[in-house]
Amino acid sequence: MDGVETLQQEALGAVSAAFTTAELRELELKYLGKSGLISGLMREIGKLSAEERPAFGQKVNAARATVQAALDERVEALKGGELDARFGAERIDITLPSRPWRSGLQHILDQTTDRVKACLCGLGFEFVEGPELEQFAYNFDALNYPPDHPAMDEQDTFYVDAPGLSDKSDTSDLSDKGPPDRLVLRTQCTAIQGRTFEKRQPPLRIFTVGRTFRNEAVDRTHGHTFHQVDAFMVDEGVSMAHLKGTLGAFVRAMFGDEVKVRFRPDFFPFVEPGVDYAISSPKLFGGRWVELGGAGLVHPKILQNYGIDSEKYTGFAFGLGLERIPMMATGVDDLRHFLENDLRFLEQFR
Ligand code: FA5
Repeated sequence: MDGVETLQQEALGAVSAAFTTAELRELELKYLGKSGLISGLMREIGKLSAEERPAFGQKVNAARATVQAALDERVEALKGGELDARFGAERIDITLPSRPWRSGLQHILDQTTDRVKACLCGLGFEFVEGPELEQFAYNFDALNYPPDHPAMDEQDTFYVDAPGLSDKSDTSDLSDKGPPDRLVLRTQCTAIQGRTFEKRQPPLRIFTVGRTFRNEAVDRTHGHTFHQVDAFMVDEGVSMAHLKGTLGAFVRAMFGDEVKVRFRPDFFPFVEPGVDYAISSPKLFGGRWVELGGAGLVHPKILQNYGIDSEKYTGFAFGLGLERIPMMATGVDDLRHFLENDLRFLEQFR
């Protein structure tokens, strides 16, 4: 009889100490399940005398009922509490302001490159790319530079000492052409001309946009690293008129319909005649003429060097600094901003 009492007390204590319905389910099994501690007491009944049995049976049944009632009550109480706790924890405050959402943006030079490509591809030009680490021959010799031209000077050109890359002595077909070619960081994207003429015949309409490097004093309009657009067209009967028409369409696409182009004579070894060109628009720089780049007709000697009949074919070429486009269009007056990756500057071009 004492055993029943003790178990009942133990079970009631455990029930009131339980804090989850899961714990209560375990307690129900432990005390009231088929082979639970309280239900199991019934098996003891056989050991008792006939007189003792009824009282014992009643006592066990009463203990079961008491514990069951305590369990049920506690389950109800906890269920309510658990739900409240869950609702509390999962509550959504719909009045809370949302978190700020920061999106990236395409770099302004990338945006400009896309506009250049859209315009020139629209005019039938094909986009090609050349290496930034360029052979001296494509950067200078192929473009009709005389051996003593100042641009080749160490002052202007970054020469790159890369033995593994520039050593061509193992290439037998080049062995009789003098020393292995030197590598330079290309100073102009016009270097794509020789690479193209070597493989392809006119009619050609080609352009590139890419990084260029010059070993010169850096200031607001000159960087050691900048970008150029370079384009050329070779076909029968191509003249300065085609150059002016193409450049006109190009600058109108970049700066608006009111912009005008002006040519002035200039010298580049790879064109004859050569010009520099400037643009002006009532909306830009108070209508002043601002220089944009160089251009001209492809030098006949270059065409001849690549076996192109210069009596039949003529071509034009033009080049310009890519940074000049957003500089002129938006009034940014320092080229260095474009390569410094200062988000305060770049975010303006969203
Ligand atoms: C050339 O580089 C010629 N290859 C352009 C050309 C192409 C002429 C085809 C004829 C036919 P130039 O050195 O002037 O030319 O450079 C062209 C443009 O690149 C300049 O007008 C300027 O916009 C830009 N540029 C040149 N040097 C720098 C520099 N250090 N920093 C930023 N932009 C520069």
